[in-house]
Amino acid sequence: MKHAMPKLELYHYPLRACSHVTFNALEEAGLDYDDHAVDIRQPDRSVEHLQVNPEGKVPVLVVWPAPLGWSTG
Ligand SMILES: N[C@@H](CCC(=O)N[C@@H](CS)C(=O)NCC(=O)O)C(=O)O
Repeated sequence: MKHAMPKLELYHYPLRACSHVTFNALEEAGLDYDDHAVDIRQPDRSVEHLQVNPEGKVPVLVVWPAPLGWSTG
Protein backbone atom coordinates (compact mmCIF):
# COMPACT_ATOMS: atom_id res chain seq x y z
CA MET A 1 0.00 0.00 0.00
CA LYS A 2 1.36 3.38 -1.01
CA HIS A 3 1.30 6.17 1.58
CA ALA A 4 0.39 9.71 0.65
CA MET A 5 3.27 12.16 0.88
CA PRO A 6 2.66 14.59 3.75
CA LYS A 7 2.56 18.27 2.99
CA LEU A 8 5.87 19.96 3.84
CA GLU A 9 6.37 23.59 4.74
CA LEU A 10 9.69 25.32 5.37
CA TYR A 11 10.12 28.63 7.15
CA HIS A 12 13.67 29.79 6.58
CA TYR A 13 15.98 32.74 6.12
CA PRO A 14 17.97 32.22 2.93
CA LEU A 15 20.84 34.49 3.94
CA ARG A 16 21.84 32.66 7.14
CA ALA A 17 23.69 29.34 7.29
CA CYS A 18 21.45 27.89 10.00
CA SER A 19 18.64 27.50 7.46
CA HIS A 20 20.81 25.95 4.77
CA VAL A 21 20.92 22.36 6.06
CA THR A 22 17.15 22.02 6.04
CA PHE A 23 16.73 23.93 2.79
CA ASN A 24 19.46 21.95 1.01
CA ALA A 25 18.12 18.62 2.27
CA LEU A 26 14.67 19.33 0.82
CA GLU A 27 16.14 20.58 -2.45
CA GLU A 28 18.53 17.65 -2.86
CA ALA A 29 15.76 15.17 -2.08
CA GLY A 30 13.64 16.87 -4.73
CA LEU A 31 10.72 17.19 -2.37
CA ASP A 32 7.81 19.52 -2.92
CA TYR A 33 7.32 22.00 -0.11
CA ASP A 34 5.73 25.35 0.59
CA ASP A 35 8.55 27.88 0.79
CA HIS A 36 8.19 30.61 3.41
CA ALA A 37 11.21 32.88 3.31
CA VAL A 38 11.33 34.94 6.50
CA ASP A 39 13.39 38.11 6.87
CA ILE A 40 14.58 37.64 10.45
CA ARG A 41 16.06 41.17 10.42
CA GLN A 42 12.47 42.39 10.68
CA PRO A 43 10.61 41.99 13.99
CA ASP A 44 7.28 40.85 12.58
CA ARG A 45 6.39 37.18 12.08
CA SER A 46 3.29 35.81 10.37
CA VAL A 47 0.54 34.24 12.42
CA GLU A 48 1.21 30.96 10.57
CA HIS A 49 4.90 31.03 11.51
CA LEU A 50 4.14 31.72 15.16
CA GLN A 51 1.62 28.88 15.21
CA VAL A 52 4.36 26.39 14.31
CA ASN A 53 7.14 28.05 16.32
CA PRO A 54 6.00 30.57 18.94
CA GLU A 55 9.60 31.85 19.24
CA GLY A 56 9.44 32.92 15.59
CA LYS A 57 12.82 31.38 14.82
CA VAL A 58 13.99 29.66 11.68
CA PRO A 59 14.38 27.11 10.31
CA VAL A 60 11.04 25.46 10.92
CA LEU A 61 10.16 22.34 8.97
CA VAL A 62 6.51 21.38 9.28
CA VAL A 63 5.32 17.96 8.17
CA TRP A 64 1.55 18.06 7.94
CA PRO A 65 -0.82 16.82 9.09
CA ALA A 66 1.40 16.16 12.10
CA PRO A 67 3.68 19.13 12.80
CA LEU A 68 7.02 17.86 14.06
CA GLY A 69 8.11 21.14 15.58
CA TRP A 70 11.17 22.91 14.37
CA SER A 71 14.49 21.87 13.03
CA THR A 72 17.67 22.36 14.99
CA GLY A 73 19.36 23.92 12.03
N1 LIG B 1 18.65 25.90 15.77
C1 LIG B 1 18.04 26.55 16.88
C2 LIG B 1 18.26 28.04 16.77
C3 LIG B 1 17.46 28.71 15.71
C4 LIG B 1 17.82 30.16 15.63
O1 LIG B 1 18.31 30.75 16.61
N2 LIG B 1 17.60 30.75 14.46
C5 LIG B 1 17.92 32.15 14.28
C6 LIG B 1 18.57 32.35 12.92
S1 LIG B 1 20.09 31.49 12.79
C7 LIG B 1 16.65 32.98 14.28
O2 LIG B 1 15.59 32.52 13.89
N3 LIG B 1 16.78 34.24 14.69
C8 LIG B 1 15.68 35.16 14.63
C9 LIG B 1 15.09 35.48 15.94
O3 LIG B 1 15.59 35.00 16.98
O4 LIG B 1 14.10 36.23 15.94
C10 LIG B 1 16.56 26.19 16.94
O5 LIG B 1 16.06 25.57 15.99
O6 LIG B 1 15.91 26.51 17.93
